[in-house]
Amino acid sequence: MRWDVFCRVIDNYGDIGVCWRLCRALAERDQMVRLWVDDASALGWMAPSGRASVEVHAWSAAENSTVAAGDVVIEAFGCDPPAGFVGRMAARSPAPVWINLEYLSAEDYVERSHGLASPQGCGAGQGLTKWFYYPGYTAATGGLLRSSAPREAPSAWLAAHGWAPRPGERTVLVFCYPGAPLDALVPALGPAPTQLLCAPGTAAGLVERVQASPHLRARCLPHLPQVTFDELLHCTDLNLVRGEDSFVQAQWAAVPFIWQPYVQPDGVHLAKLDAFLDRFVAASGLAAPHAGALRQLWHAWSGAGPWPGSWPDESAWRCACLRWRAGLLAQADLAGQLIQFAREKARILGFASTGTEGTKRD
Ligand code: TRH
Repeated sequence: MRWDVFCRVIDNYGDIGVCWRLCRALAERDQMVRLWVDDASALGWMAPSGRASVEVHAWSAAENSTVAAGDVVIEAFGCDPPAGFVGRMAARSPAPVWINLEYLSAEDYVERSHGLASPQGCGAGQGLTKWFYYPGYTAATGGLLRSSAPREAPSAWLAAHGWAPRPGERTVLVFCYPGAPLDALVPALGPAPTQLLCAPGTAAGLVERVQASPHLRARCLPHLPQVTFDELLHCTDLNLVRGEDSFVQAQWAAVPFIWQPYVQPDGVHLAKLDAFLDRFVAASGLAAPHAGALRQLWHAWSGAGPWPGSWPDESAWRCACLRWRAGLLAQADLAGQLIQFAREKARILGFASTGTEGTKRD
């Protein structure tokens, strides 16, 4: 099928990061993809070589009346494709499958909302149906986008990229938002020899903070291609990740991780944090004292509680991450499920436009 993926970059890298990962995953499954994005600048470092079968276009070019809509239109995070394009979607027969890819959450509403239809009663898309597609952690949701692990052993991979730890040193990746309590993190890590790999932005503030620490050193990373960033997550001993996409990829890496959710008004992000922790603790079988320590640390890293007196037990934490990933692997990944979802909806639309049972568009 031919897919049109629309992406508006609101802030940070998550909007384009999720869309680019989705485009790659669709292309890997022999789909043809056009990505329409209002600010493609981050793709310069995130996807320096591009990807066969993925065309990147300026958002404004979708207004051009010669551009026909493909079979499936993905609107990432309710970004509203241009009205001219939506008008051409409505004029197409059969109509494309129109899907709004929503934000990830572990909250219960996701299962209730996944797959709901929103018939368009007015505007350029009048007569079309938009379907809500929610990523998630259970069979009643749309699944998660997956990355793959590097082929080399972590130590060889780190050495090949110039980030080999010294003997006895652990490697910690830090990718965080402004306001993360870096001052508290330094002494918490400090007793163990550690190299901190700091993603661009706030985490770079660790470099001067570790100067007085005998066991810590910090190195600033450049913006890495997404594939390299994913591989790095598999090769560390601890990942501090944020937002949505790096958080998901840290779960696939199954290395202990701390998540800092994107801050939203009224503390909504803390409800997301707790919903995830509840699922993680239940599914990974983490014993109560370890779970309590982990919860306290994650809250503290998001500024929602005091810094804990003790660090979670790392071997129990690592086992929990492995068990959590094993549970996720039992679920089909998001791209595969999305293709299936689009095929089912296309069949319905094909019937509606031809009135012929058995009509199949894919
Ligand atoms: O950048 P983010 O904070 O994105 C956020 C969240 O998605 C949030 O939910 C959303 O509302 C907001 O954007 C608009 O964090 P996230 O989601 O982890 O996205 C980062 C992307 O950048 C991810 O695809 C990984 C990629 N990345 C690289 O490819 N190379 C790098 O060097 C780094 C640091 C990130």
